[in-house]
Amino acid sequence: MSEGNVKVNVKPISDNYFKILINIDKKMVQYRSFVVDEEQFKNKSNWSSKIEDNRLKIIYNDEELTAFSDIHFKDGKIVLSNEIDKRSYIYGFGEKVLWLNRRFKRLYSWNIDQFIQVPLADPMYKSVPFYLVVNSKKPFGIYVDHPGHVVFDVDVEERNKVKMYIRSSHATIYVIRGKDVKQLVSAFIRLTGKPFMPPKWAIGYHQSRYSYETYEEVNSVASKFREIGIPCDAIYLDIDYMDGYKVFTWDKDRFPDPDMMIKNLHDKGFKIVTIIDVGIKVEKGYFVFEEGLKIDAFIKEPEDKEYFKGTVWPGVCVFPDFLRSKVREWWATLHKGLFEIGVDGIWNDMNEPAIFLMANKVRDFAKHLCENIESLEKVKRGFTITTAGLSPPIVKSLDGFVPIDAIHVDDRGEKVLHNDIHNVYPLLQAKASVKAFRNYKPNKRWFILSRSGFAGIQSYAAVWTGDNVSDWLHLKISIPQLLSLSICGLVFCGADVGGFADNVEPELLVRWMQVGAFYPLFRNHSSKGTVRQEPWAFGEPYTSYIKEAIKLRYRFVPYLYRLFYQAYAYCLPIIRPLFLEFPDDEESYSINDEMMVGESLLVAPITTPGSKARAVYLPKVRWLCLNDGSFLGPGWVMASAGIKDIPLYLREDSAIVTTEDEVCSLSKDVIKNITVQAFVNKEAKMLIYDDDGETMGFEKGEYYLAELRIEVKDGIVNLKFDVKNEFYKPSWEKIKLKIFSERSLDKIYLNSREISFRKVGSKLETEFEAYNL
Ligand code: MIG
Repeated sequence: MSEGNVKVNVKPISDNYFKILINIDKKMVQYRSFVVDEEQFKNKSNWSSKIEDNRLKIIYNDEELTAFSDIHFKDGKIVLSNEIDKRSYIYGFGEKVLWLNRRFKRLYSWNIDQFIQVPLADPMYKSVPFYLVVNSKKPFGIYVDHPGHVVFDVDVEERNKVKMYIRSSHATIYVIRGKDVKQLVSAFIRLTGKPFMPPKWAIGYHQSRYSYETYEEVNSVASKFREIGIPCDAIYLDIDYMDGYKVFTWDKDRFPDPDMMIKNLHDKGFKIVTIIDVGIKVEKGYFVFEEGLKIDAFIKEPEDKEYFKGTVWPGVCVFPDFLRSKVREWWATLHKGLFEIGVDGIWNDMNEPAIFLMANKVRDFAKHLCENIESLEKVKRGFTITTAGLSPPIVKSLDGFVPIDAIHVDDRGEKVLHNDIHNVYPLLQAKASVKAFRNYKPNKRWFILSRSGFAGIQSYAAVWTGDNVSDWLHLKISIPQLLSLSICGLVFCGADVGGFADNVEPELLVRWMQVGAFYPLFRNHSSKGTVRQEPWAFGEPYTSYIKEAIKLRYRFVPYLYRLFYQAYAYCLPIIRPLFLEFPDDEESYSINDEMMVGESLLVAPITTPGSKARAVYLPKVRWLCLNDGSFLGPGWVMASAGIKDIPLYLREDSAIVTTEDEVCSLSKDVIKNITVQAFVNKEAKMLIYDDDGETMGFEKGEYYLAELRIEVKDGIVNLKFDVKNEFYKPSWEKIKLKIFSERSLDKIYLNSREISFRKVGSKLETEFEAYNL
């Protein structure tokens, strides 16, 4: 059938979720979701729906939440329109190189290798077919649980409509509600999967480069960090550690003794992360290829006769069919060797999957190049054309994908077209990677970093935004890009700090480090053929500025770690757009250059060269400037933006926990003292979380959780320190407390006992033993 009516079924799932099933067949087929596990939700609900004027109205508690119209099938696509109030804000769709607002945009859901992303580059590496419609009253979200090709047209074709084109004969759509936008985001994250809890070292600073090419180079980078006292927790090995880019091998000349190298790194407090590509070289005798052949592990050509082949780094490759659990189990076993010698993290790259060229197109392409000289312009510096592979930019001018009619085989032995599962390929790979950790590091937390992804990948992997450019625009846009990933559930995210492609300049690197210090994933990475961008690359005074930024990150680790726990336990993002915390402050809906880190800290980074000052919007309440101790807001204020400045503000009636200890490695150094900074005019509550940082014990309750309540009334500060769970004993022994207030304060009680304090400027300072309350 190429055109006509569709069948629509509706089903309330729980208070938060309402499901719409669309199918072109007479019979309603229930498709298995790769992401949603409905079993966990109770079937309680106040939803209803009705058809009126040819529109499907979705109603919650007698109030119409939204409506769909014009649902039909045309040109192989399910088409439908979601009607949107013209005053509502629309956000979402995951990783776009755009400002937060999605109105008047057309957005794609189809993972590709978007090399050197530029604004308007779309689709991207990851797809999250989810959007939020936010106005002050009843925010709702729409999630199209379909891992194939989807186009969303917001307002362009028709005003006040999101038109969807789903290239499939069936689709599942969830309408999601929440009491406010924060709860809506949390409900979406819960629907698609709880974020995984990373090991503590993973929230430290990571150093990467394409590539640290030899054992000596890795060692000298590691030593340099320790020599100049810059904190760093992880070093990455990019593709050059492999033998001829063959996954799960080592280049024995450059890395003669990886065992020893990793032992030394561990001794110095570094973890090591190795890259894994999905393309497997077609080469007789190469064990990965041979083993894969034995279990028929690869994606096939449409006719089902041959394996699909494409050119990637090692030359002509085949690609594992992660759809089958047997293939995922096999993939997991391949990691054994890496884990045996101590590798700590896995970095899944090129898993869109990215393909330079389909092998059978090389000749056509050479011809195309000769005929179209402009294409040559697209060959960026640093890459050469070889017979093995062609430079990535060219991918854009050709279809560098697995063809949509390529064949996967599922666990029941049934054929599935690549078209129908393309976007979950990296998610299925991530499941295999988690399995590898489970097999060889049981009871240890995993760290997986994935380039491509889909809704739900947050349960398995952290993500980064792929190949950006060392340019101010990319620094600026990384903020809305990561905020959008965050509200779409991919909460453990980062952009290459310093920029991947092109040459960074010292001022840009300093500023990027200052912003990156507040990315959930703080990783510096850059391409071959560009200037070096390790923290010391430009010498003084830049090295010192950068050192300060990285140290600042480590000061915030106790707070960040608690946010990671909250992400896991309550499905909340780490970094948040301002409107998530201040939904009734309309001005906050358009702020793209600030972010909330958790609920208490507002960061307004500097992302323009030559800045001396910047305007900062402080929503709704009073704020404490953490840099100069002044009380400000609400409203627009000026912040000084000298090269060392990172404007940071603490929200009224809230607190954060930091450390002033010198920490160079979270896996090695022990935090002995923590500092709580509170800005209290009435009452602030804060949670303190800790655990062993590496095992799965937290799942069984082996963690420490305490609530500190600070109440200010009639000059008296009342502290209540309430330990909620102490099946883990944190390493810190002393808690320093700094209370800032606009009220005058003259007495402090801790759990009803009067304690002494010092007055420093406008703040009170006191200290107490963590275990002697
Ligand atoms: O075709 O492994 O985005 O981070 O350094 C490029 C080399 C392959 C792309 C990744 C980048 C990585 C690079 N990879």
